[in-house]
Amino acid sequence: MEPEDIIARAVAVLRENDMGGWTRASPTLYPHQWSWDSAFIAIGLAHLDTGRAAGELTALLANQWRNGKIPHIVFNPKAPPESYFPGPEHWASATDSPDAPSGPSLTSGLCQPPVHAIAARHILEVAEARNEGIDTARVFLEEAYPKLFAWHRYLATFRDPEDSGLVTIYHPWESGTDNSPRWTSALERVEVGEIPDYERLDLDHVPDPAERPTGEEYDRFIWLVEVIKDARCDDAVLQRTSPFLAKDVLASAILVKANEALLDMAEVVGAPEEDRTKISAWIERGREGLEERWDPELGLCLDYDLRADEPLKASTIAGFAPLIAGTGDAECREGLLGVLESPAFTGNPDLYKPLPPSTSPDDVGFSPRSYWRGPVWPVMNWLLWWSLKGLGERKRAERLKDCALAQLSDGHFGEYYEPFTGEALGSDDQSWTAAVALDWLA
Ligand code: 9WN
Repeated sequence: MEPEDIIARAVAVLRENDMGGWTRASPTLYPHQWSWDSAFIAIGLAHLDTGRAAGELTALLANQWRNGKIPHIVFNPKAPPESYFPGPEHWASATDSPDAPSGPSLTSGLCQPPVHAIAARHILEVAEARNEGIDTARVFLEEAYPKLFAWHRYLATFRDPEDSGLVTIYHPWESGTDNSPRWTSALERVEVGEIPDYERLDLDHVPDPAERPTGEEYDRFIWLVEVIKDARCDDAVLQRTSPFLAKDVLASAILVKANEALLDMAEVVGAPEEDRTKISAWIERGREGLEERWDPELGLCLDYDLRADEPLKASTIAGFAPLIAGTGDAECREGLLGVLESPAFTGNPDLYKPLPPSTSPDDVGFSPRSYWRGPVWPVMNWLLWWSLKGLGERKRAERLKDCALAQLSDGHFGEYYEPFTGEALGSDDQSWTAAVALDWLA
């Protein structure tokens, strides 16, 4: 496929998934609005219509919880009941929490990495670059700013009572990298209690069950949902009772960059000085927190299991968190770039393209077809590309982008790709895959 054809296909995928003001993550596997998917989708949509991109985030923010949390899923009331599990009926008892949004919102009680402020700032940048829709974009930023500030404050307080600079998660789904080996040992320590009978609907939408988490992993996921619902999503309770409690370095790195974007937004909307002081402090603390999680042996940054009080040793794409956050000294950066390009990641000679596998082929948890355990994720390629660009690593960024686009020229717009064969896996026509392609080619 030529670049024009990739653009045309990407536009078609986003149209197909447009539910009238918001975008489902994919046609059948994910028929609802997902939090971080929406942010990436807005980044791509901005090149087609900045107003529609702003609308994507506005629709999501309309479902923000009273404590500032942006829910990980906003359910589509029109999706057939048997389309996704766990769906709105499964989460219903959690959303009677006092923190849940008032009104008819149907959301999950979890959250996902905070890409939103990055997307919001991007919308204004695109409007300015095209000299079109600038006023509307500014109005949008004025409306979104207090909500995004409340979101980041929620993460910096309720999700970081230790003031470590790092975000705590209660469920692997909150990391967005669900069954990654990042969480294996923390999940193994979770003792599964009584879970309701449930039917996996995800397996109906993929050709091979090996592409999705195993039954045992799913039982643990569902048990953790039960625990969270029992606590009525109360953060203070969950900090005490959740059997899974981990510091997530990828979400924390994204938060550092999102806080930088929020600081720029604060400038644009003329926010009070105390907001800026607060945001700057969050950035500083986030950077320090990430530096503390550096593992010299793997040469990567590691998540931390608060229950076992130990680092979660796994060689995954999340380990590049300092590159994403733009932290660390030159030596640390060189070290990380060395690991990124070593045979442990993009330098593996058997790879279809030198693109970062979600888990290193050297890790014991690596599995090339299984979800976050090895496949290449276009959206992660985008995140690393964007980070390398931000660090002034232009050549490396270009190389990554070219390979990622060459992969997408198969026209599938897959959710993820087998790293050695390049086969598209998971869902086809995944919205955020189309969105990042558009951003690359815009
Ligand atoms: C659970 C929608 C989401 C992404 C996640 C990805 C997958 C859901 C699932 O799909 O998670 O949230 O059912 O597996 O892991 O990152 O946001 O695309």
